[in-house]
Amino acid sequence: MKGVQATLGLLASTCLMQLAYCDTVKYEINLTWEDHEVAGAVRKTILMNGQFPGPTLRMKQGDDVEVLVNNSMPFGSTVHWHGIEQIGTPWSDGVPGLSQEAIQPGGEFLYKWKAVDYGAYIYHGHARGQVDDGMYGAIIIEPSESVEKPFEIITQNPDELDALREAELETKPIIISDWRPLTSEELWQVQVRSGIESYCASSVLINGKGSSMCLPQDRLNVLMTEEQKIILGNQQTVTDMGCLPPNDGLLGTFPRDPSLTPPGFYQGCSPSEGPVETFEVDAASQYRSWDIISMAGSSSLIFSIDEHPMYVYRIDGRYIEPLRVEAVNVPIGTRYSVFTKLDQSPGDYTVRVANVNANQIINGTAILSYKTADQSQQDTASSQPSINELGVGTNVTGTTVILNETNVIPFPVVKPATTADQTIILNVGQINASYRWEMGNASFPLENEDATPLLFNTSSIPAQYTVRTHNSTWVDLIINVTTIGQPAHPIHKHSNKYFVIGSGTSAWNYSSVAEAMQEIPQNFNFENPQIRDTFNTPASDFAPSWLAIRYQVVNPGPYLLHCHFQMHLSGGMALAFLDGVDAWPQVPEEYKIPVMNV
Ligand SMILES: *[C@@H]1O[C@H](CO)[C@@H](O)[C@H](O)[C@H]1NC(C)=O
Ligand SMILES: *[C@@H]1O[C@H](CO)[C@@H](O)[C@H](O)[C@H]1NC(C)=O
Ligand SMILES: *[C@@H]1O[C@H](CO)[C@@H](O)[C@H](O)[C@H]1NC(C)=O
Ligand SMILES: *[C@@H]1O[C@H](CO)[C@@H](O)[C@H](O)[C@H]1NC(C)=O
Ligand SMILES: *[C@@H]1O[C@H](CO)[C@@H](O)[C@H](O)[C@H]1NC(C)=O
Ligand SMILES: *[C@@H]1O[C@H](CO)[C@@H](O)[C@H](O)[C@H]1NC(C)=O
Ligand SMILES: *[C@@H]1O[C@H](CO)[C@@H](O)[C@H](O)[C@H]1NC(C)=O
Ligand SMILES: *[C@@H]1O[C@H](CO)[C@@H](O)[C@H](O)[C@H]1NC(C)=O
Ligand SMILES: *[C@@H]1O[C@H](CO)[C@@H](O)[C@H](O)[C@H]1NC(C)=O
Ligand SMILES: *[C@@H]1O[C@H](CO)[C@@H](O)[C@H](O)[C@H]1NC(C)=O
Ligand SMILES: *[C@@H]1O[C@H](CO)[C@@H](O)[C@H](O)[C@H]1NC(C)=O
Ligand SMILES: [Cu+2]
Repeated sequence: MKGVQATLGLLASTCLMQLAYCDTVKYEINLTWEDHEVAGAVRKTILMNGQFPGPTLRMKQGDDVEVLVNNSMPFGSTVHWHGIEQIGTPWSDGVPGLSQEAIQPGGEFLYKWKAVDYGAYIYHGHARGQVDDGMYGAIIIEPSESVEKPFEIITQNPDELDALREAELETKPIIISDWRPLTSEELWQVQVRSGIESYCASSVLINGKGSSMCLPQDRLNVLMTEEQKIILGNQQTVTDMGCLPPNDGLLGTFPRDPSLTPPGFYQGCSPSEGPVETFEVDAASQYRSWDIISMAGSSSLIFSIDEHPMYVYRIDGRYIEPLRVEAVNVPIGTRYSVFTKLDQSPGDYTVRVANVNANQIINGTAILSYKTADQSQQDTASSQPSINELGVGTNVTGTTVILNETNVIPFPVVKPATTADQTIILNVGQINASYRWEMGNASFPLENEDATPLLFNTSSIPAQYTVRTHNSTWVDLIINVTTIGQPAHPIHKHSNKYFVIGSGTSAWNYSSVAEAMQEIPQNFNFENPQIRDTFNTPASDFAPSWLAIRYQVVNPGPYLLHCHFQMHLSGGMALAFLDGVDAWPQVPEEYKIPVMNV
């Protein structure tokens, strides 16, 4: 136990001996920039305590958390605690230009926050494109005993209920992501030079493990979807990386020069074989719980385990009425916690992760393996897939059940206010280049990261990049996807969860939700709306689309709203919310600039 904690960077403290009663949990994360082999190829990678992905941080609901981040990298950085509300601690949200200055090379920053809610979260880099260099890890917060659990919807059997409770306590993260041969800064430079957005990956990773496959061209041609054929006008095929070649449907009509992109950007596949993640399970425990977390850069991933349906029981760190499904779409930044019943014949089963968007045909696999002494057990070759490498249901006996977000009901249901005090309509779309995006009336430039943090000067960045709200008020955000051909954008709000009150796949031509309710009430849900911190806009494949979210301002401070596709965020699809700007707290002495970097 002690050895494990040392490798996790858990600091020695008096409460270590009695972790169960401990109310301040301390971790240390040491960031380094090193040559590291991922998916069978070496490139510069961000390691956290020598690991990629970073160590899992575990704590109990109600704990005070302190994480000392030591930046041993040759560039500035910050760590954001994705989904953690930061109630009363806006200085620990980890966004350069909003809550802090970047931690300089050789510098340290002590993040302090309270684990108010339970569930699965993520920590990740928030300076420039560092997420795409591997800077992420899981946070798992054990619910306090007083929180009511929805497990009786799965089973009434007392023995199985015990097994579910036990499985939840031992839940393990499955971080699904993607990987590229170029570093995030190299990608940015290629975008600026060529005008072509970085929309491809070389590998899909499962807990950092995977391979670069380079499927034969004839196999890729067979896999091409109708949508891809329509986008390409039946004239061309996907590249050897499975990517759509640059085209107007994907990139818009902005100037671009494909000759200025290097191999591995969207074509020029280089095969390499890396390790395969294996999840060993013990059938005696009856159930296993996993927190499926997406930290992809350009892929929209779906997850499934052959012959093992899942009960989705928590999303974004909140219980829901459990739903039995065979596959689940995991938008970037979301967390789906699932139970898997270990009732199949002992053997190896394939875990499948695939990109579902038209940009690229790419997938990855892992293995679920029953711990057994039986040598005659089946291997993965005979396990029956629920999804194929496109993420499409291929279940021969019927249609694969993919989690349908419309069916998700929070547990317990919480109702938002019936009216909003403020409505903010945010148009999103490309502007001036395929890799530049606007949100609202402006495109949030990377240079804003270098501004004096808004926490210390609310006008340090120009007003067009900010929105002001008042404490205690209810705010409606309409994400207005104005042009056709945009993918589903995973919209993440820092600090608070929000209610997903409506969406549609037609033009938003209203001034408020109340007005829209007059005409399209069927597009709204005020009865049992989802409570999320990250949610997809509907894709605008054939028509414009919109997403309506409502939240109450309860935690004054500067918090970012942004798309979680890294290239959309770096390209400006972000907006700084000066939430409850009338009631910001005093910044403690230790966080005042410039003394915070030791
Ligand atoms: C952090 O990384 C630096 C540079 O590699 C190393 O000298 C130091 O020992 C590391 N600290 C920890 C706690 O791992
Ligand atoms: C932080 O990293 C530096 C090297 O950049 C190292 O000298 C120092 O010991 C590290 N501190 C801790 C607490 O690991
Ligand atoms: C993608 O899926 C196919 C079909 O299931 C499989 O053969 C292949 O190994 C997968 N690719 C990777 C990189 O795991
Ligand atoms: C296939 O689909 C049917 C009907 O939805 C379902 O009952 C069955 O469990 C599925 N089988 C697998 C292996 O996913
Ligand atoms: C999801 O469920 C809703 C409501 O039951 C239904 O209208 C919709 O067609 C479903 N979506 C899919 C993709 O099956
Ligand atoms: C965008 O500009 C319009 C017109 O000036 C203004 O009413 C609106 O508040 C602006 N939106 C944002 C998010 O700043
Ligand atoms: C887009 O280009 C126009 C014309 O060059 C320029 O005025 C505007 O500032 C640019 N907008 C952004 C967000 O770069
Ligand atoms: C805040 O930033 C703005 C823009 O840089 C600057 O004009 C102003 O003087 C700053 N205010 C203070 C109090 O430093
Ligand atoms: C902000 O509003 C919330 C919700 O009404 C309230 O709990 C909190 O005390 C307020 N904060 C301040 C500083 O007024
Ligand atoms: C929302 O987008 C539609 C295009 O889909 C556009 O017609 C409409 O003006 C936009 N709404 C606002 C308030 O800007
Ligand atoms: C908005 O669009 C819908 C259908 O596109 C139309 O029925 C409605 O009249 C429009 N509303 C306004 C206010 O223009
Ligand atoms: Cu986006």
